Amino acid sequence: MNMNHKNNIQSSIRNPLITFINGQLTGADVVHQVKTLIELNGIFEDQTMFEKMNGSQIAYEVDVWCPVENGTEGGLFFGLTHLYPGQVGNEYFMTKGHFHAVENRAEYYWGIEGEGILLLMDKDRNTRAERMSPGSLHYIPGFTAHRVVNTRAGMLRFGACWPADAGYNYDIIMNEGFSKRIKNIDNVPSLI
Ligand code: PAN
Ligand code: ZN
Repeated sequence: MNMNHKNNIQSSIRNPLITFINGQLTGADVVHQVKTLIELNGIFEDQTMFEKMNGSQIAYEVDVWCPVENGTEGGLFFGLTHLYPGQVGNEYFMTKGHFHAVENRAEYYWGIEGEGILLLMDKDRNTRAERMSPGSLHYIPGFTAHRVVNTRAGMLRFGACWPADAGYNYDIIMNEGFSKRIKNIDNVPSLI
């Protein structure tokens, strides 16, 4: 094989745009979002305790890769959430939680590092919980609000993949919450 031919073959094979190694998502198109505690104002039960805490501390960070434009039917987004350990009173740090704006859109979550609990609530406000740990895979059906709670002392990292036209509806959860909470009762995460 002459050198030109060989170079052509090699140059037609692209390197990946994004890599997902050791719990980190890296690449030019990855958008990094930081959520501080103050942005979660209202989701914890113990508001008195919440107001005593440092609102500028980070509650979670999200790396998102959107290979297609937001709203593209048939497209997929990929995300990695890093949820910090902590408590507000006896309630653990957690994500805001949301329904999708296009309500029937489903999603996958999977555990990468640390341990926690995925809360799932349907439109009738029935809430159920699934343990999350490295390798756990969670199918979140459409019409189902989802929130993750970090129940341990270390970071909780989880992956997510969802339709590019799903969008977010945070209002329902901000106004009405989930029908159940995960609390630390005598050092045991309990669904209450
Ligand atoms: C995830 C979440 C991420 C942060 O990518 O957006 O874990 O949680 P909140 O959006 O509830 O603050 C996802 O579910 N996308 O649809
Ligand atoms: Zn979602």
